[in-house]
Amino acid sequence: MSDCLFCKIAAGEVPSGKVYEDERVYAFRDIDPQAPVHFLVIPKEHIGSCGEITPDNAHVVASCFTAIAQATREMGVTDFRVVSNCGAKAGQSVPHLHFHVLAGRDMSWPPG
Ligand code: DGP
Repeated sequence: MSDCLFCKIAAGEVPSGKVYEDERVYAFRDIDPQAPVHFLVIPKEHIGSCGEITPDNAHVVASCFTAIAQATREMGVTDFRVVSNCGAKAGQSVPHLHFHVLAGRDMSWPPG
């Protein structure tokens, strides 16, 4: 999608701190980290949020989680949290599906 920030980041049109990339997925450091390790995993295909996952595009979710496992393994990170905010009331500020990966500190539950 031409006016989507995360599509531009995945395409390399907006600079980012890449931590992982394959044909379907891009992962990069969050600009406003909430933990010592905080990166975002996005599908290169534009999907607005978890609410737009369908049987036709669900394979990209598996690709995102495969990327999460590989990236954390490569970083030596064993304990981490994966979060996807869906909709403004849930805290979503960028309307392109993304998974936050947070690690490096104790996590509380439930999230605020
Ligand atoms: P959410 O609020 O769940 O939609 O998460 C969006 C995240 O994206 C937020 O933690 C900050 C991050 N973010 C927003 N703009 C940029 C950017 O230009 N570069 C990077 N690296 N991260 C960004």
